[in-house]
Amino acid sequence: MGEPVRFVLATHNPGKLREMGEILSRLGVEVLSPAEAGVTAEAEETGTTFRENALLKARQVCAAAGLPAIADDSGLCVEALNGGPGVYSARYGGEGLDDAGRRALLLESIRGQTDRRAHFSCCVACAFPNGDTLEAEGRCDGLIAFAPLGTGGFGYDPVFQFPPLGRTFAQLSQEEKAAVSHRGKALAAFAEKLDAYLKTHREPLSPVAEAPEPQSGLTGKQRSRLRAMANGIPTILQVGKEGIGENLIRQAEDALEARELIKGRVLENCMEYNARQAAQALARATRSEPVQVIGTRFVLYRESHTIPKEKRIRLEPPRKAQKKGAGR
Ligand code: ITT
Repeated sequence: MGEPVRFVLATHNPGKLREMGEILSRLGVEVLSPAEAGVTAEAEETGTTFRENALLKARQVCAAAGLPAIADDSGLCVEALNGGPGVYSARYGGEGLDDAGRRALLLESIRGQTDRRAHFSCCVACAFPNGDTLEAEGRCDGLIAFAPLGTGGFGYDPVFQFPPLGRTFAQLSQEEKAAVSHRGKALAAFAEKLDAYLKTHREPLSPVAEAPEPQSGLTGKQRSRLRAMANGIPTILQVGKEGIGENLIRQAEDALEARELIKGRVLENCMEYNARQAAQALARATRSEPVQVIGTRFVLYRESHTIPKEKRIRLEPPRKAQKKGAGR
């Protein structure tokens, strides 16, 4: 069935990374950490739902790594706090607090409350280089304990009491937690969807390392030469959160008027395109040809008839044409 598919885990939370890696590997999914995939930047979570934020993180890491990426957005929703801190769980109490500080703040803010009901929610989203996405959700109901208990897990685990087992999440083993947790449920549902998806899609999963479909009939040799030349040129186009609009197309046109080979990259805040899609969209708009896509970068070529001859790229003509020219 071809090469095993590898996914980048789009999280910088070590607790989540451990749990997701563990659960996904049991489900047969091979994963890389963001560091292993060379992704360092953290996405800004501007969404107002778990789903929005999970998709945002997955898409950004997928675009940055050029590999399918799986993200988790999760949080604790407390009845007595009208569902808060919810999507703001990681930022509850502001920047200065660590996990212990957030737990203390939570206990303090519902001190004296008899309604201790709460649930963890999790949305797992996966983004593929071809733009496809998959999502799954999971929820786990419990109670907020009166004091922290246990040393396992992470985040709010020591204050999340799970009545069916009579312990807090921090008192459960990793397997026990995974079997009942919001994340365990979301990942199990996700694995089913992924399985179905993989049965019908192989193409979008491979890293986007090679050139997209040829459009103007360059030969393999010509394309290799252009790729070799692309190593030394600066990146002059940036596809950001505005995507590909008139300005960017004009910029690409201007650049292609001045030279035949140009390089661009897709920034992390661009939600709409990965590098392959950006290269194809810009190539269509400027009648150029994408000759390379690696990670977030892409290279476009357009033969020019206006640039002085000595500045043009001399591509070896295809062999057949050479023979004819030689008059043999
Ligand atoms: P990434 O965005 O990099 O994945 P994060 O910690 O910022 O990391 P979220 O925005 O999804 O992730 O915030 C989720 C917060 O909710 C997390 O920081 C914990 O405080 C809490 N949380 C989520 N799942 C949890 C769990 O299983 N146990 C304890 N706390 C959890």
